[in-house]
Amino acid sequence: MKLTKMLGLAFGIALGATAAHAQVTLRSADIHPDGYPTVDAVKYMGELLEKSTDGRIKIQVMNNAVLGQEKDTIEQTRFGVIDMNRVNAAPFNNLVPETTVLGLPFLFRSTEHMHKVVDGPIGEEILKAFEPHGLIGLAYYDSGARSFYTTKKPIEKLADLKGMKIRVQQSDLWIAMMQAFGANPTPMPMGEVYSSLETGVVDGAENNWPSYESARHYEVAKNYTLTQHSLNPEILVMSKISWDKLTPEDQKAVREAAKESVKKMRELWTAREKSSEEKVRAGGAKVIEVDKEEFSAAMKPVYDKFVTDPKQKALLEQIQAVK
Ligand code: BDP
Repeated sequence: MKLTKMLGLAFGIALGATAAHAQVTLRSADIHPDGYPTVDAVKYMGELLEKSTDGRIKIQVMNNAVLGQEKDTIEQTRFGVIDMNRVNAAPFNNLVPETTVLGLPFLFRSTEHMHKVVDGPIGEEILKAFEPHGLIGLAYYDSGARSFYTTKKPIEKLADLKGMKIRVQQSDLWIAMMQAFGANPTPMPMGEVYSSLETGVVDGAENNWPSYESARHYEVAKNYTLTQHSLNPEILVMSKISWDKLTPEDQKAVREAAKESVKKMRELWTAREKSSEEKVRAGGAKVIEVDKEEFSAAMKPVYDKFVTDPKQKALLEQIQAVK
C-alpha cells in the first residue's frame, strides 16, 4: 500500500472525530469468506454498536483477506491503518507471548473448559497483554478443534506424521508443535495453503471443520484425521490508535458490543461446525479416528519449551485448575 494512502486511511477517524457526534466507521479485517461465523459475528457487533451509539459508530467488515493476510493485517492494525481485526490466537503468539498458552496442544479438556478460561480472569489478563503492543484485546471467539488433513497418505497413527511437510500458522509454538509430532513444519499464511496442498509444496495442514470446508482444502486434502490437538480461540482486537480516538463512553460501547457478539458467535459456530462437517463428508472427505493419547503423549517438549518462566507456569496451572 502506498504511504499516502496509508496515512489517509490512518487519519480517517481523526478527521471524522473532530466534529461533535461525528460518524466513525471502524474497518475490521478478516480473512474468511462471507457467511463465516467470525465475519457474521463482527457484523452483528456492528449492528449492536450502531444501535448503542445512535448510529455514530459503524463497523465495516472487510473480509475475504481484502486487506491482506493475517500477519500483515496485524501490523497494519498496530499502526492504525486498520481499526479492528479478527485473527486466530496463533499469529499473535510471537508479538504477545501471553497468547501462546491458549494454543498449547491438548490443553483444554473441552469447549466448556476453554469458554470458562477465556470468559474469566485468565482470559481478561491475556486480553490486557495486547495493549503494550498497540492493540486492545476485545473478545474471544470460538474456533473449534484443529485436526490434521493430508493429500496422499492418511494419518492413522503418530508415526505417520514422521517427515511429512505440514503447513502451520506463523507462530513459533506451532512450529515446535509440528516438530514434536515428528512432522516438518512449513509456516505460511492461510491464503497460500490451497495451492500448496494442490502442488505438493506441503503434504498436509491442520484446521477446524469450518476452515477446512470454507477454504475448500477438503477438495485437495481428503484425509481428515480427528487429532483435535488444539482448541486455540480466535481473538478480536482493535488498534490502540483507533481506540484512543474514541471517548471513554464510546470505548465502553465498543467493549460491550464485542462481548455481546460472543454469544452470537457461539451459536453461529456450533451450527457451522455441523454443516461444514456434513459438507466435507458429502464432498468425499475420509474422516479418520485416532488414539489421541498417543499424539498428546508426544507434546512434552512443547510444554517444556514454551512454559518456562514462573508466570507462564502459574498461568498454565490456573488454566488446568479451572473445572
Ligand atoms: C482459521 C482461523 C484463521 C487462521 C487460519 C489459519 O480462523 O484466523 O488464519 O485458521 O490456519 O481457523 O491460518
